Amino acid sequence: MAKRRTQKKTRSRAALRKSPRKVVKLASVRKSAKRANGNGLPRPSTKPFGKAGKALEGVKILDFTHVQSGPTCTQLLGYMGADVIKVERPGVGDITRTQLRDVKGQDSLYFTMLNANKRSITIDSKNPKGKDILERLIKHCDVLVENFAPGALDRMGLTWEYIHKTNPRMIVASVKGFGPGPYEDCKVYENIAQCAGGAASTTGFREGPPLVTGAQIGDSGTGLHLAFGIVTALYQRNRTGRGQKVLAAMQDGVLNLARVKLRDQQRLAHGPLTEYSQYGEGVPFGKATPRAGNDSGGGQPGWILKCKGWESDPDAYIYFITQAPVWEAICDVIGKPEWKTDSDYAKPPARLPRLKHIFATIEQWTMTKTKFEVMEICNKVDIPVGPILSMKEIAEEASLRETGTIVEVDHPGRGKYLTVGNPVKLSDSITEVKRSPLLGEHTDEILTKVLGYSAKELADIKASGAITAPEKAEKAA
Ligand code: CAO
Repeated sequence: MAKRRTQKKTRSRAALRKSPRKVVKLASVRKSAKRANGNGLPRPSTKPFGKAGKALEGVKILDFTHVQSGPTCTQLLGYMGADVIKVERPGVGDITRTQLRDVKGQDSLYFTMLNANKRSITIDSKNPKGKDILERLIKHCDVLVENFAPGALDRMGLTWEYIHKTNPRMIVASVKGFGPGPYEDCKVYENIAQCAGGAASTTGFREGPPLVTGAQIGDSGTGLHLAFGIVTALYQRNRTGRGQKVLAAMQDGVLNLARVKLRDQQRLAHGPLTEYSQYGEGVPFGKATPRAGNDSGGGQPGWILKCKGWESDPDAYIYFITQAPVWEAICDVIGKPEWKTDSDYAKPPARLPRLKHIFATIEQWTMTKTKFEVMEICNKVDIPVGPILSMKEIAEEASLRETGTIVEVDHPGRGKYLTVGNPVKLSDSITEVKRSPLLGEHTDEILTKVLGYSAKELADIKASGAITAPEKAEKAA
């Protein structure tokens, strides 16, 4: 076998020497062989999984984000291995550093939990020297991410035209409250997005006002959408060689997460929404998707039920789904075997008008068990249930620590704190969570080691006020 291979090699070399036409042919044969082997991709790494670098290694992010939506996006990119350089206003920084402070004089949890795996540089983007530094950063980085109020980036002189001319490969990614339209100039915070995206009008109880949810679907949800847009734009850039604008509007992000309610809006034209408990209670539907309390969003009726200890523990509840395929198991578990054959209960359509009574009956059983006992009993027979977990229980949950979903981080100022690690796990890109940076902690390092400023230039920059707080700049001058 080895001999045959050597012969082939010799023949190929001879062919190369003889005819240039054959050279072209051989090159194209090799090329197509490479394509056939792996679509032009490098050979599969032989390193063990998790040891071949990080997914976004080499991607450089110019992070102009603040508050929550933008920082969640760039933190995720940092978790995936991108080099995130966070630009902050000298002496001030991201406003969340000082918001909802729990430890006097230290960066708040609001900031530290949203800005892991980043380096911080302070730059006054309106100072002429600051602008020079930003130009170098634009040339150096792959993606600029921002979530300023509409027009703020342009007012800094960082228009798309300028950025694209300075670095045609740069991707410019923005979170805004609204996309183009009547509200495009509005400033937007989390709850405004929840309201404008259709989440609030469909959350809460029918007889109560609209409700916002505790999950930050407007801020963190949109940050996640933006991260997806950035990664796909990076992928497209591999083909086109050029950057593009990526926009994630918070209203759009919330609507994307609330799409089942737009589904129900359209179903209303064809009759009542039979899986809503409102139907079983005989309450007529209006013109818009109503609030459905704790009804299940899917086709299987569900509700939140009290468990043992509910009188003193506000979280002693379980979500219980009466999934049709396991109805008989439910009847056995709750001690109602006669419901298996009773025509009022045996089939899903017959149960719909009786859901309130059915859940009240199941609750009589769940109230005799703790939520974890209900989990144990029901999961054994495939009944879908979920405990209402408090944040205390989640913080103490060992399995979440083991998977890196909850991580303990040490901070030089505030000591140890918990944060949420990478919720998306890649088997070949292991996330290491690094504490958030102090304000301007990496300014000198980035200016000299990344952007190549000399010691003399660094001294000039410091005296100019471009990277220092105004009062310090005055003293320096
Ligand atoms: N150097 C100098 N100036 C800087 C700077 C720097 N490094 N960083 C920011 N600034 C300036 C901006 O240029 C802007 O100045 P002008 O308005 O004079 O041009 C100013 O700081 C404030 O920016 P802003 O308007 O974005 O901030 P705000 O606190 O008034 O508004 C927010 C906050 C969140 C409502 C607004 O940024 C917004 O609507 N963003 C888009 C939607 C969004 O992300 N909302 C989520 C918020 S919670 O995650």
